[in-house]
Amino acid sequence: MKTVYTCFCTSVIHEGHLNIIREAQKYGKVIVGVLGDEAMIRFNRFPSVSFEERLEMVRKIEGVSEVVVQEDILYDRIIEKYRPDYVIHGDNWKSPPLKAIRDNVEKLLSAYGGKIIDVPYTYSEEVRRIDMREKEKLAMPELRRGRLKKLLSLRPVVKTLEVHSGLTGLIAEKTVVEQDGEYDQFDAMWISSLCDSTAKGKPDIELVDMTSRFRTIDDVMEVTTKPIIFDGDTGGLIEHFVYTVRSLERMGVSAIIIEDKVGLKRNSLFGTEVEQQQDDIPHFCEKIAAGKRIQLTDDFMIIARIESLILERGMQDALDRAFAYVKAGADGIMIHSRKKSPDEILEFCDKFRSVDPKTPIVVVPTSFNTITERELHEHGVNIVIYANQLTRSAFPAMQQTASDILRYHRAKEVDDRLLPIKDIISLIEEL
Ligand code: SPV
Ligand code: MG
Repeated sequence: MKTVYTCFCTSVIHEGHLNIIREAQKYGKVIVGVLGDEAMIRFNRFPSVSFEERLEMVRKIEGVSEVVVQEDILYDRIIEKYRPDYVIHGDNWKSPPLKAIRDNVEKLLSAYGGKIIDVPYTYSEEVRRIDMREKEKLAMPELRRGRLKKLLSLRPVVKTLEVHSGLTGLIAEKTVVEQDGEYDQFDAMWISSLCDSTAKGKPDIELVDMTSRFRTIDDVMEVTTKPIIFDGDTGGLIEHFVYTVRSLERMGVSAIIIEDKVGLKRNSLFGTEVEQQQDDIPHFCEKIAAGKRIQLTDDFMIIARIESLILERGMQDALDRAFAYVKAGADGIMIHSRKKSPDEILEFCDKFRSVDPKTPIVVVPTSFNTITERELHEHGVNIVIYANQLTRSAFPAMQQTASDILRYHRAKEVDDRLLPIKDIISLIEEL
């Protein structure tokens, strides 16, 4: 008997999947691969149920003879192992970004005479509704909040992009890149104090109040599902910080990062060019501990950010603080630097890791931007935050457009570099 293979990468079985199984049965014995969580989150949505539940769901489908685990997005290992006569898939994989997978399968099958079966993709109202519900579910606070911790165990590096609005949130949510059959997307979002303030035309000095910062979070949350790391600046007074933690946790934010500074906070990238005062260790530890005491779930993370390298207080001070903050309950350490070279960051990571192998390390490679995620991972980094690149790319583009319209007294000259009108009006999906 011939064998037909298909791979499911879904948290819900709908008529489209059943249709594939029905079609597959016409050709032979049906083997379904369930894509592992690690592979799934690289090019699809985060699963809304556990991997075991996804396996069980597929086992229950009538007509499925065997359920296997597919670990990788590309089918090489699966095809080598099962040598199916056919691989069946919805015809949506004929276009990017899935086309690379189809091309790879075609090549693998042709080596021994296997064939691809493309089934028309089921675009029905019901499928659309299920998809929408799935998205809404992932956006719920209870489901979103714990996802950062899950990502820390599933991803070598949690890639985090700055967002400050619904629109930038959509970019972080939807951008997927395919490169030689490898898929990638951002895992999480960073609500930067710098960019949130800049979007409002305000300086980054804790001037934009928490109510307004929460409004930004809400705008982002309304249109996204990915976890959020909030830039909590200094965290303010301990008496206020506990309220901030409570609110963020209730909203479904996954983590707050607070920096060990007091008084008028200025952006770290000013370094010692402006007056900035670092908090003392016992007081900052008290703040961390107060936040940890007030949180209600195990999901929420309080990450302590160390400004010793920024303020040129030396490596030992940074390390002493890191160990003290972890002892006070910090769920992670962010180490910051404004040097062009990543050397001091790497030295910190190596020294910290030699004592503490597991507390997550967060870095923001704005100045030391030549280092890759892989190299950072090799030194024990777990979260990389691209903290301001979206804002910095939009600003010069908008400024150029504004001056060109003034220069030419019309908009024709700028039109070529703009998003086409038909794209901007259909960019945002309606419910
Ligand atoms: C931010 O994005 O607001 C940060 C990171 O705090 S930095 O601007 O590098 O200080
Ligand atoms: Mg900030």
